[in-house]
Amino acid sequence: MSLLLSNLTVATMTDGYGLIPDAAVLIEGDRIAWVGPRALIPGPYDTLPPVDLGGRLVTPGLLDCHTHIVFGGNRAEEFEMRLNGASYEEVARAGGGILSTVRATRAATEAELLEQSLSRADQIIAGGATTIEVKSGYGLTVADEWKMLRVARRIGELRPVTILTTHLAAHAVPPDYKNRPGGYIDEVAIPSLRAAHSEGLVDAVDAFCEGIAFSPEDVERLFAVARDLGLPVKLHAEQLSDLKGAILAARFGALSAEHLEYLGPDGVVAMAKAGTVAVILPGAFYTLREKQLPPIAALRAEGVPMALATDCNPGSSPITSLTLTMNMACTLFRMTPLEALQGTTTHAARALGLSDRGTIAAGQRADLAIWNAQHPAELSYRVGATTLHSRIFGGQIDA
Ligand code: DI6
Ligand code: FE
Repeated sequence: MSLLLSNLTVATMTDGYGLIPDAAVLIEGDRIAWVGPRALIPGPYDTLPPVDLGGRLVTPGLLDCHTHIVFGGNRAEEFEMRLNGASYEEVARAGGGILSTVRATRAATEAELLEQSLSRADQIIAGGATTIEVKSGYGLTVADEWKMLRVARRIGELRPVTILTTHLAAHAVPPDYKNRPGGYIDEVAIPSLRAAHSEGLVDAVDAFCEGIAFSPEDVERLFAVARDLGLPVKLHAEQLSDLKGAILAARFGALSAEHLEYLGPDGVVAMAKAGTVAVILPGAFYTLREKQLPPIAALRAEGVPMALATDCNPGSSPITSLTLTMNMACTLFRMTPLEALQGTTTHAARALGLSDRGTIAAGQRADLAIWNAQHPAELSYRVGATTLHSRIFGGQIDA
């Protein structure tokens, strides 16, 4: 099957935006066969009837490289309680916080969890995503983490999107391990990882390295198991304090370290040396009304690639829009619109260890986003607008 797209502006993302005005893109099967100026369409293909895109902008399909979209229930009531003046303790006593999501996720059947999670996946897809990473971490038992990862895999079977799964049993300390997070790592998180991996449910391993979650020593034991299993690692690091998680992640050759508001200069250098991507999550910064900015200028100066993601989760980032995330990165963090688009394309692909997507070039997967826009800066500029026209996933135009 050959498909010729014509009358478009393409941002190939191969060198900066890599803009080609009045371009054409040729697709063979699920791959891009050729991209260039319309006047130069190669020989046998110039007689194919083209799909006219009306001068629209085409970018690589977006990648959301950090999400927690599989969870039960939501935390809107807790949001309202807080805004009515309830303290953190009052919210927790009323059953709020991350553990309320754990209870709701455990209580949901696999079918219920799938239904709730699919609606969030659909929203991210409707914003131009063709690849979504999905983390576990609201089950916190072997069986419930397994259920979450199965649901994540099902999303990829039911929708035109690539799903990558990340095992995040080391997300929170459940009540029965309250004063011994290390025991939870050894008795639940590591056995859960081994079990889920043996079922083919794990593409990468993550942990929350923080005072309220797991220490660098706990994370290191988990990462050592991941290394033995041949799985890539990544880390929620320096979100609330500087525990030197990014340095630990870099030492394990991590794909990425994520959040990073409290990342110090030593962490930036370690990440640059290891080639670890910085995943920047403005949705959580915004929702938590964080004041500490991630060290964007230092990351930029050291040449650390910066990816952007929604971090979609019920507590700290109930957001499903990648273009709103890009807008927040520009407005809150002073990233440029080019950096924002690299953050959801080339650098997000790298954060996921994928080299077959994130740019538009011959041989890459034919995952494309077609926008009601002319210039890529428009994607970051509008606040919460839905500018997607349509997507192409693996060479198939969305119905
Ligand atoms: N950092 C976060 O901001 C979320 N998880 C994490 O590791 C919070 C998740 C939640 O509150 O449900
Ligand atoms: Fe997260």
